[in-house]
Amino acid sequence: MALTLWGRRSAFNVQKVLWMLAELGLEAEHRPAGGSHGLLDQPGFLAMNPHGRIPVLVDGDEILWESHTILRYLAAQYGGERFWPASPAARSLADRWMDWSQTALQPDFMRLFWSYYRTPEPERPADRILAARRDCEARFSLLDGELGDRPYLGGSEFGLADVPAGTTLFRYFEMGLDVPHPPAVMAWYERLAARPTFREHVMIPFDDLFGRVEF
Ligand SMILES: N[C@@H](CCC(=O)N[C@@H](CS)C(=O)NCC(=O)O)C(=O)O
Repeated sequence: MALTLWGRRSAFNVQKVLWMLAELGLEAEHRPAGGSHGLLDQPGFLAMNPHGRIPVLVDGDEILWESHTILRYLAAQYGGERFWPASPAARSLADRWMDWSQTALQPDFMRLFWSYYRTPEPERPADRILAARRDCEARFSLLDGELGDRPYLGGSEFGLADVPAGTTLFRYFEMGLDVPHPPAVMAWYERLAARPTFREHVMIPFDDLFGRVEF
C-alpha cells in the first residue's frame, strides 16, 4: 500500500482527508500543493485531477479527487464496518450529512470565510458578510437541534458524518466574528476536540490566510 496525499495543510478540503487518514491510522506521504506551493496548473498535476484542485489522493494505481469521494473511498477501503457499514440504510446516515455539508453548510461557511476573513478589511462586502452570517447561523442552529439527542451526527459513535461538517467548526468559531455558540454544537465540538486527530489536522492556525484573496 502506498498512499500519497496532495494538498496544502491549510486547505479546508485537505484537512478533512488528513483527519480521516489519521482516524483510520493510515500513513500517507504528504505532498504540499496549491496556494503558495503552486503546482495545480502543471501538466503532471492536471493529469491527476483535470480540475486542478486539491486534495488528490493516490493509492497505488488509483487516483482520486473530490474530498468527499476520497473520504468515502478511505472509509470503504480501509474503515471496515465501523466507518462503512454493509447496510445501505446504515451508510445513508452518514452520507446524508456529507451531502448536506457539501451542498448547504460548506457553501455558506466558505462565503463567510472568504468575504470576511480572506478579504482585506477595506474591501470587505458588508452585505454579503451579513447574509452569509445569517445563513451560517441558521445551519448551525439546525445542527444544534439535531445534536440535541445524540453525541455525533451519524449516531452514537464518531463516524464519516462528522468529518465534513466538523471541519468547519474551528474556523467558524475562531475567525473573529461574534457568532452564537449553540450548546449542542459546542458539546459536539468539545467531543471532536478531544480527539488528537482533530487537534492535529483541523485545529491549526490559519492566520496566514487573513486578508489574503491571493497567495
Ligand atoms: N469540491 C472540491 C473542492 C476542491 C477545492 O476547491 N480545493 C481548494 C482548496 S480547499 C483548492 O484547490 N484551492 C486552490 C489552491 O489551494 O490553490 C473538493 O471537495 O475536493
